[in-house]
Amino acid sequence: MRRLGLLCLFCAMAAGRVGGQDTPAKVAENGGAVVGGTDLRIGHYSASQAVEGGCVRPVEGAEVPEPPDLRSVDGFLKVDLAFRSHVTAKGEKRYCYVTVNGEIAPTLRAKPGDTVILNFKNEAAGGPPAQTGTAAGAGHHGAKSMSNQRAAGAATGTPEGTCANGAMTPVSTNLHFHGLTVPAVCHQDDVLHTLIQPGDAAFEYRFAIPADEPPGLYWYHPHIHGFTKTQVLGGASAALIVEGIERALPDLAGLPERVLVIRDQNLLNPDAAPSPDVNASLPPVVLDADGDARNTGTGTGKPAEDLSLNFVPVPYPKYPPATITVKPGERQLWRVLNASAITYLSLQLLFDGQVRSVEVVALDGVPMHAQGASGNHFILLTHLGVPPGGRIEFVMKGPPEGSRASLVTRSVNTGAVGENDPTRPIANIIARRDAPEPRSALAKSPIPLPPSSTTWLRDVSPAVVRKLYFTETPLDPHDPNSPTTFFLTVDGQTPKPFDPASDVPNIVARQGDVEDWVIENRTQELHAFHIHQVHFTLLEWFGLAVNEPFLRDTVNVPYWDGKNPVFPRVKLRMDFRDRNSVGLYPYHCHLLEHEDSGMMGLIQVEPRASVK
Ligand SMILES: [Cu+2]
Repeated sequence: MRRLGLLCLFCAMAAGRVGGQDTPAKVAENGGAVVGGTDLRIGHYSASQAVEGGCVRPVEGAEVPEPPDLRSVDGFLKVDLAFRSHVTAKGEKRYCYVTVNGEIAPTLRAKPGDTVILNFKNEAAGGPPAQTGTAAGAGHHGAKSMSNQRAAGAATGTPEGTCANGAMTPVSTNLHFHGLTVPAVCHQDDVLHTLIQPGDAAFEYRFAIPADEPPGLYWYHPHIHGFTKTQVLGGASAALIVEGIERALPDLAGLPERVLVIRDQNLLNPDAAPSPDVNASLPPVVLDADGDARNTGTGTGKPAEDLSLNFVPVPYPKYPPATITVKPGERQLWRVLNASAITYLSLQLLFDGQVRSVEVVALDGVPMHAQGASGNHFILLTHLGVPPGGRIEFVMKGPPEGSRASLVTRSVNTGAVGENDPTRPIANIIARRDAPEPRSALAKSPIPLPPSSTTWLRDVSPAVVRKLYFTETPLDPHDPNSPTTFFLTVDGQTPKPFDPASDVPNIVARQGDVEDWVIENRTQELHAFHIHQVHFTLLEWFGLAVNEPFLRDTVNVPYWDGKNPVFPRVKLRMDFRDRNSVGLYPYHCHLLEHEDSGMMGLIQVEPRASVK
């Protein structure tokens, strides 16, 4: 924990201690390739599969398919997207985003300044009768009044309508565009009032990617309080790319790019014993109040959830790796999203069993800062800590032909009452000279972005310093496995779980300011702090200064050991300078069962002129 100096990318893994839509021709060109007798269905799930099977998934060990791409054309990205669900024969609950062509979890690709128009339809199965046009305000989580959302819609000139339609249920949904600096208002990135029910007419999301949005990897997922974990764990997530990272980092020009979405999902084999050939000594399985396997403290044992890579499952207990085929020695930009509901990642590349470093170029959608790391445009790292919700982009050089290479996640120490995230493989990386190229490549001759006129966040003095802290309270204080309420409290206020029926902000800030926030963890498990709409930079980790040339929107906050008189904490510099940071929006733990159980608060950022 105390080995941190210049850069705290290591912090994010919290001491893992073991060691415009493609044209049909383009799709066909990349839709499959035969390599070594194996039919590599690189590209798309077929429409017929999707219609028949709902949220169809590849099989274990499969070549990792590239998500379908939907690209903006002439400044517009117009998409008809459906949210679907079904239950498999084995009782597995799945959710997914599907295009009209039956493509699942498409990557939305737009340039800064483009307008995104999503006609979004909730086609989830098993929902209650549609309540179009009502504002029931019912349900145990409550709902916001229709008048609230009308005010929000009217304020932006977007269509008035259905932002607070009915009660929050497992099949009501909405979209959050994680990381984007778009306004938190109805029809854009509001998650506090927007409820779309099965049977409702298509809901229009319409927003502009800001002209100065950093180019990189973002994502979209549902944000229904109380049910976000269920939907994300079921597969409702996908990437969103703001194009042009090679304009910010010209060294990347021409590189092939690969979008890798790591999701978690309920264990496919929950009753299986840990595989002895994977885990030499087997710790006992202890379940927490949610039924998840508790951290064993050994780096081994039954995980809380399975992982998948672009939906190729890598299930416990044998973890059959997915397959990624690359050309020997080829440099590729890997754009990795941890879309897990509750699983922390600590990624590593192994070549012939040896750890390889990669060139990290962006975190959480933002390219490395121009003045970072003595003028270099990347940082070499061997451990890639990625919290749930976090993204990391790095250049990977393909292994030599004939060598054995793999992508693994090392164990993450989530604390005494955290979930078990053991060491496990994710994918084998096969180097073949006849490997197909990834479908996308960065521009070969990009026009470099002009230097930013915005002062680097670290160089701005904070207007305010605040402290927030995580706590959790088991119903029975003597039984840590009893149902638990989760809190994220502003120091000085009374701890309360998030109340979705209230619009009263916990924090009022002023647009144009930057603020320093100390986030303290008074619990014995890891949490992942996330705020909507804005980015921050990590200033301190456990009281030690950190100087990383990155911005983030999600960061791990290390767990308390139950004894230390000082609670673990991080210090963040929050950036409220962008005018799109105005509005009412949440900050929360991105471990979604914590968020769903109350670990969330609201910030109101006032327009600068309105604050006296
Ligand atoms: Cu948490």
